[in-house]
Amino acid sequence: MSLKALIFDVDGTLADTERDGHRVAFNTAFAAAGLNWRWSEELYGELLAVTGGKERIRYYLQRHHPEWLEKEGIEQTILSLHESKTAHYQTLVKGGAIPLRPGIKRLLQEARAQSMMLAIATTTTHSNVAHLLQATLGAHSLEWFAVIGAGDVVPAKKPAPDIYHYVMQQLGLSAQQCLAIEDSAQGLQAAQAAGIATLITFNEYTREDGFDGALAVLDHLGEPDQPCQQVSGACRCGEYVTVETLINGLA
Ligand code: XBP
Ligand code: MG
Repeated sequence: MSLKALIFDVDGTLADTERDGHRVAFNTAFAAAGLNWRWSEELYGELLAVTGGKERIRYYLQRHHPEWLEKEGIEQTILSLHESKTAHYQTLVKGGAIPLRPGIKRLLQEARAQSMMLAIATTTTHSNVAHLLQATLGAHSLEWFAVIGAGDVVPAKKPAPDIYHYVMQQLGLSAQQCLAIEDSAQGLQAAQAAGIATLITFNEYTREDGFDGALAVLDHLGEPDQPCQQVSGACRCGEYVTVETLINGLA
């Protein structure tokens, strides 16, 4: 069956948002609330085991301040902290702090030119996706995507496959007609559990993740003047990933 849609993860895939974006925004929200919690780059790497910002705060408390989970109103506290974090994150993104990764804009434009459908499957908050797309690809770039599946639209976040099932249902396509682009083991597990072939572009936080069964594992999508390095996978990607590469990789 032929390839009809590319489904992109956001954090770590479209852009390296975690270390200098989400992590910084969490720390700013904690400081603004008078909390001395501070997530170092290293600690944040451990906390990324759990997807979703609210879920990540709860996981941090379980591991580092379990007494907080006994406090009355803790769920509201987590919600308020997350709301504040989201606002700080969006200020960073609007200020241009987070560029797209190599090859992303080129591949999106090429896919559009070839009438390939585009979609997003992410655990982050929808408005974060909107801010990132608008800041990097322009005011109308949300319209490039037939479906943006984000955040709490499904109850179970990655590595559960729910967000991919949601996106496929909205697209009206089967798994065989889609290809996912992800950066992490949790993302790969989610897409694979939904039956979708997946290409991985890892980053500093995910380079040691397990990527068994991925179509290809690359350091990034590559550009004509910035070749990518392929680590594994049967899909031969050459110096940079094109729509043709992906169609051939699925054949
Ligand atoms: C990455 C995530 C998210 C973000 C924070 O999502 O795990 O939790 O770190 O987002 P993906 P929120 O790789 O699926 O794009 O704080 O908005 O939840
Ligand atoms: Mg990701």
